[in-house]
Amino acid sequence: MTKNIELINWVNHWKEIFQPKNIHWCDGSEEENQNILDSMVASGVAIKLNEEKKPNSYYFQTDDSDVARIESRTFICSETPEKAGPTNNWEDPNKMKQEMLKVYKGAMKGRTMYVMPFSMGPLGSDKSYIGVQITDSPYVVVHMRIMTRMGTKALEVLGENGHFIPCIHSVGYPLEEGQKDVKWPCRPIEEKYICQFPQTKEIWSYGSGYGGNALLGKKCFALRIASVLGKEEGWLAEHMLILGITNPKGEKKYIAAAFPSACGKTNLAMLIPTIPGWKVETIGDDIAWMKFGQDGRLWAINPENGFFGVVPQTSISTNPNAYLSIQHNTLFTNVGLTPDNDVWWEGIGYECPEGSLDWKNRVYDKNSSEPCAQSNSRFTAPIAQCPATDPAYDETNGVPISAILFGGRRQTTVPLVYEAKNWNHGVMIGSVIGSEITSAVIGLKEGELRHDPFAMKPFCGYNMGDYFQHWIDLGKKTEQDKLPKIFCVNWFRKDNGKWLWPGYGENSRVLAYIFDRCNNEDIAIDSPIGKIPKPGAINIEGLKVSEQDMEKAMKIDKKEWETEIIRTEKFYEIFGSHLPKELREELQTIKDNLK
Ligand code: GTP
Ligand code: SPV
Ligand code: MN
Repeated sequence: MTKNIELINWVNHWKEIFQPKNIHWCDGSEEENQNILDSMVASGVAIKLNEEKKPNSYYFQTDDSDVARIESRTFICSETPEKAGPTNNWEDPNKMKQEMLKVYKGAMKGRTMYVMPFSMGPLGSDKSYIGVQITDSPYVVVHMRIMTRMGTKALEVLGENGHFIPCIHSVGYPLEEGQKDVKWPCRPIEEKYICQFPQTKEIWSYGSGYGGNALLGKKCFALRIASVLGKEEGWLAEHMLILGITNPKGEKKYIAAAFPSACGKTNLAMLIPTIPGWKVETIGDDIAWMKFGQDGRLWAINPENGFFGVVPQTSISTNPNAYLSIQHNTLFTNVGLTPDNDVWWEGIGYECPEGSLDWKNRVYDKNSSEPCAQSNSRFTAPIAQCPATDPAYDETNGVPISAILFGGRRQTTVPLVYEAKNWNHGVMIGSVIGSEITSAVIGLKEGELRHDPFAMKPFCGYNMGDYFQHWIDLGKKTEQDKLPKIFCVNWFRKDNGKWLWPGYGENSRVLAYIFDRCNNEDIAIDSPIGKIPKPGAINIEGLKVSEQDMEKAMKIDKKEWETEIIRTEKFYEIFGSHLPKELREELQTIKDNLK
């Protein structure tokens, strides 16, 4: 137990409001975890998977309304709408708290209130922060134990006087005396709330038990609240994977990459190079916290301790390291279940066994137009069990970043790879990233193109225009040659409905080019939009892509870019006086170059 008065008072305060049946302080131990899993199996909330096929692994199905993040119910409750900016839903903090206290009152009746201390980032690192989450969801507890460093150790780091980020969560389904529980307690979409209070650095979540809505260390804390901390303290909290890449000579560099949700971070972070002699290792697959080191370089840690990854299309051929990471000690949500209690999903690499159940617990019909696994079904597995994990993931100092990549899902316009001419140009590229919407979010039209600056549209805890300014300002804090080089990549360009670039492991060819550019090799030439590879600079030996397709993948089409510029100018308008003048200038340069 803790002697931290702030924490004790806070827990007592919320106990009064939530009125739970009892309180459980999580120690994070194996035994505690097993007890919670066993009780979920006993109550039918979890299914223990076949011990021979998936040792120590469990299966969950959610409610239909609770399958992904819900941006329409996500609020940034700053003092003023201007502070939240044009890309966020704003609500008045006091009004929102009043509204939520009404639904929070008695919300945990008949349930256990769990108190989970956790560290975002390696325990005791000066780059890490402690949070404490209160929840009434045992599902959330077993997930937070994988995704964060949760339990007694985090409490020890917090100590008697340490401060923590308070995270409040309830599924909003109290149980009256004698009332039977349901398999997945939650509220209908319009009654869910995912609220961030940037001024007081608090998180209040209600009505959802899934993913980023409920595992509050992840998007709510490590991105929305941490982005505000980063702005105040001079660092960056980003929706980025971190990977280490070693060339055939044994030289190693680290790369961070921001792609929107379900656009390939997990896959790139775990990639197995198809070109001989190269090696990729994983530091993180979703979030990076980056601060300047004493050497003037940008150093990154992964604040998380596990993967919460998209399941469909994960196979031994598309992503062997992810596939191998999820063969044991793994939690699966909303995939299919086979008759022998194994899991199945689209793109797993083999036929669905007869008699399997789909994620809605119906016998799966192969001819149905609905998939067996929900498109945002996820696995949750410890980072340490990925075969490609770089031991440096637990390094308190993090790793120095040589290159930053921005990307998205773009069927047209954006070439396979191009490079910013300098930092500000790179910030401009990050600020205009567009992507076709994926199933990682509920209520938006899948496939529709939207701007997702820095892949942070749903995750920036303050005015996005000020966030752009923060990036520009950080570029002045060190010598230019110490800053990471910035690139834009696009694995998703199509021609007649088919991918032009094979992606996955073949992306190593682009990474190798980027690596060599970080050594300032003379392999790039200027183009109107930035530096592009000289002919032959990307190794295509053994690649099954025709020369014409390669050309199409790299093409910079003047007409498409003119349309892109018009879209961008329109997008920039929404930021008004918050848009840094540097970005307008950079955009003007591209516009002039295209003439
Ligand atoms: P979040 O966890 O939502 O932040 O997603 P993520 O960015 O980690 O995406 P992930 O790696 O899970 O990929 C999402 C989808 O994109 C999966 O269905 C992948 O199979 C697909 N994908 C990933 N990389 C590639 C690629 O290089 N080419 C193509 N065509 N598809 C890819
Ligand atoms: C994302 O949507 O970017 C995710 C999944 O990584 S969630 O944790 O649900 O936000
Ligand atoms: Mn993500």
